[in-house]
Amino acid sequence: MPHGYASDKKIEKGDIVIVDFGACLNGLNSDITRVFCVNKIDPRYKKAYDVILSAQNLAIEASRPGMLSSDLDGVARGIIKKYGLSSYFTHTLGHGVGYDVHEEPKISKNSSYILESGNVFTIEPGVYFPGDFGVRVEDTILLTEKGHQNFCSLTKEIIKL
Ligand SMILES: [Mn+2]
Repeated sequence: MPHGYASDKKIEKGDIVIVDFGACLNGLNSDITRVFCVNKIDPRYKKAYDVILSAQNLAIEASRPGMLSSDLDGVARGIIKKYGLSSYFTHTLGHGVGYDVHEEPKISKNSSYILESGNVFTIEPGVYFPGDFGVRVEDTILLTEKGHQNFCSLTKEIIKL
């Protein structure tokens, strides 16, 4: 599920768990997602993860002031499409983060917003295979005059518990 919620389900061996979390300090939020593989790494997961991670890395590297928000979305969407997974990437690439966890600017294929230095937003490509598993990697970044700064330092190696 792209937008999951907590349930009574017990986490079991073999599960792939998407955890979307953040911190709030002085009213300002952060947003991060990592996926945890319980006990084993399914090769199909690894395949999808590699695509999503390269889409995320390329989009983060491409982020700069003056860029159209829709073009940034397109950087990640293009990679995911190249691997035939575009129908499973069902949400926007990211969203602004600040006093609200979700605010402007939207990083979306439909946005005509021009990114500027000082913007703080997420880059969170993901694919979801109904009834099977999902993959998302999310970082919160700040656009600077020269490019960007990534606020999230948690590993992006595949995490096995
Ligand atoms: Mn988010």
